[in-house]
Order: sequence, then C-alpha cells, then structure tokens
Amino acid sequence: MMHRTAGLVAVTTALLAVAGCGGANGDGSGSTPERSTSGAIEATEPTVAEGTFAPYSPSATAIAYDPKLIPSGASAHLTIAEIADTTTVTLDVRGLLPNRVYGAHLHTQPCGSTGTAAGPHYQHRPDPALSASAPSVDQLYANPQNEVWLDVTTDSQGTGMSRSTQQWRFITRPKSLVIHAEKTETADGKAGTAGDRLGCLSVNR
Ligand SMILES: [Cu+2]
Repeated sequence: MMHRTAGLVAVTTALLAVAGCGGANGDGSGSTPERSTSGAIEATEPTVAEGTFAPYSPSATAIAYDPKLIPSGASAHLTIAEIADTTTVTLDVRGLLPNRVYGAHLHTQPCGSTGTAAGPHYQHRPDPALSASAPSVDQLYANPQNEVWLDVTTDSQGTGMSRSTQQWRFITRPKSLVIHAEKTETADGKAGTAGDRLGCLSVNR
C-alpha cells in the first residue's frame, strides 16, 4: 500500500512538473520523458495563440479575408497542449456570426495576404498524393485523427468552443489555424475540405 501510494504521488508530481513548469534549465530536469526522435518535439509548455481579426498586414496575428463572415472585432484563442503522447488543441472564438458552423483546421504554413498562403492541413501521416496544386482529400489521410479539425458552432452571441485530442505529438509545428466557410467534409474525394478560407490565426510564429 505504502509503495503504491508513493508511486502515484511521484507520477502525479512529475506530470504536474512537466505540464506546469517550462523551466528546462537549472534544476536538473533532464530526465523528463520527452521524445527525441526528431529533435523537434521538446516543448511541454502549452502553445497559445490569440488575436483579434483584422485586414491583412504583415504584422497581423489574426487576419480576416471575409469581413462579412468574420466581422470586425471577432477574435480567436488557440491552445495546444502536448503531454506524454497526447495532444489537445482547444479553440475559442468570439464575435463571429451567431448560430453558424465554421470549419477550422491547423495548417502547415504561416498566414499571409490571402487564404492560400496557409498551405495544406497539418497531417501527422502525410498523404503521399498531396501537392501544392492538389489538396489531400483521401479519407485515409484527410480525417480528424490524422489532421486537427476544430469545426466550431457559434451560439446566439457568436461565441463558440471546440477541442480535438490526438494520440500523437506534432512532428513539425503547425503555423496557422484557418477558419473556413463551411463544416468540414468527410466523404472520400472531398474529405477535409470546408469551403472558402475566411480567416487565419498565426501559430508558432
Ligand atoms: Cu483548413
């Protein structure tokens, strides 16, 4: 009994340390159970991105391409938390049109002057058929377990929240969250598509 309780306390303490403390230096914490296969997946602090949508400028964090569907003053807040082998991504939006479904995904490229700048969706296992001119629409790759889909339905105030949990951690960091005009398609041949790109939030810039 004593041993089991002590073990649980130790594990809990270690998880709290990983989740809550970003200090990788100075306290001998070199033994945290992080993957090092790619060398790129070291962060344990949550990534947070937020911004108020505005027309494009090079310094803008959140860009609205369609001010009718992403009204002035609308905002988004994104959190990416990676703990052990699990990634939880949470999106909060405010000020969008009320009672409406928006598609939303993490994309690989930074936001730019047009919606296409954000490039394709992040795929944990990349679709070999993907190219700059051909989006991945194969269900095998374009699905909410292999990509991060954050479709959100707003309430009567234009506020909404969505969350996606994955059983993996990012191999490369996504650079943007794109908000689309429609709910994300799941049918093979158009899987992952969600209509026009209405807005873009910069992530990991
Ligand atoms: Cu998208």
